[in-house]
Amino acid sequence: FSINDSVLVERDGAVAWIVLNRAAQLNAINDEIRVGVPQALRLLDDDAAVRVIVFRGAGERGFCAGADIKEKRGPETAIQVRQRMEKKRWIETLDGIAKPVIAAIHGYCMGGGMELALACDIRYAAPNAQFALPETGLGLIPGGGGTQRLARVIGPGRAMDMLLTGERVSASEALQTGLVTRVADTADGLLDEVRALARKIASKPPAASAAVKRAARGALELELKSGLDLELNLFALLAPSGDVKEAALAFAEKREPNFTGN
Ligand code: CO8
Repeated sequence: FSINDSVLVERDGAVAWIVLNRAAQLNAINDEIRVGVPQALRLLDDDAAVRVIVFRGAGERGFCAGADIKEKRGPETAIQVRQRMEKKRWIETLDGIAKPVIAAIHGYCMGGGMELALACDIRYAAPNAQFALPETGLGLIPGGGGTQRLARVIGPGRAMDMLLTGERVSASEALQTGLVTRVADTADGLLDEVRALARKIASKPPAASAAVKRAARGALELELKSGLDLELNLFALLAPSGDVKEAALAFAEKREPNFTGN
């Protein structure tokens, strides 16, 4: 179904895909995307039948070429820009999503598109993927978390290099630096490979996936002692659950577990 013309949702069992749907503009980010993506995310996070969410870009040429540079806006003061962007903060919606989110990235992944991918939990690239943050070339800086998240993912030195040069990084370089964790064998095979990964994650007890995501994200935000407390609390909350009992029973009975999410 469609959230609006620029954002589609596709359901595939326990996996839900959010599609950036502006192929003719290389899925450049417009207001429909800024509004539609948070709507889709919240909808899917609230739907118990969905266990993993995947982003992809429509068309052959790319995931997303960044903010729509051709979007018309009247002159704005700094305060007006700040207020407009503060209201949306659409990429930050991902920080409040409990379910694992994967970005399936082919072709161009630039600017705001790369910032969207950086806010996802796993980045899976096609061999033809190209990453860049070209904002300084437009006289700007990333405004969707790029200056903060990139350093957390690939380290401050490499992040500063990408931010200052705006140079494009290939899929194999992205794999080396940890910007992505997997590269598909072929561009055509990307979606099948991502689907298999998403299904594997979806087959696990959903409460455990949500808890491990929360704890691991905590590693980037909390001092060690608080992070260890968070981990312990989440562990203790999961331990009495039905899925933990089922996992142990299935192991003893030498069969596949049947997780219910309880
Ligand atoms: N915004 C709007 N339209 C775009 C964008 C974009 N970001 N990227 C591509 N398109 C459109 C093209 O205009 C073209 O449309 P048309 O056919 O109507 O002319 C169509 O998509 C195909 O693109 P190209 O013909 O350019 O394809 P190429 O293969 O020649 O080039 C590139 C592909 C290299 C990706 C090229 O399109 C490009 O450089 N795009 C812009 C990338 C970019 O700089 N993005 C912005 C990043 S910065 C950001 O996201 C935050 C700051 C935004 C500030 C915006 C306000 C000024």
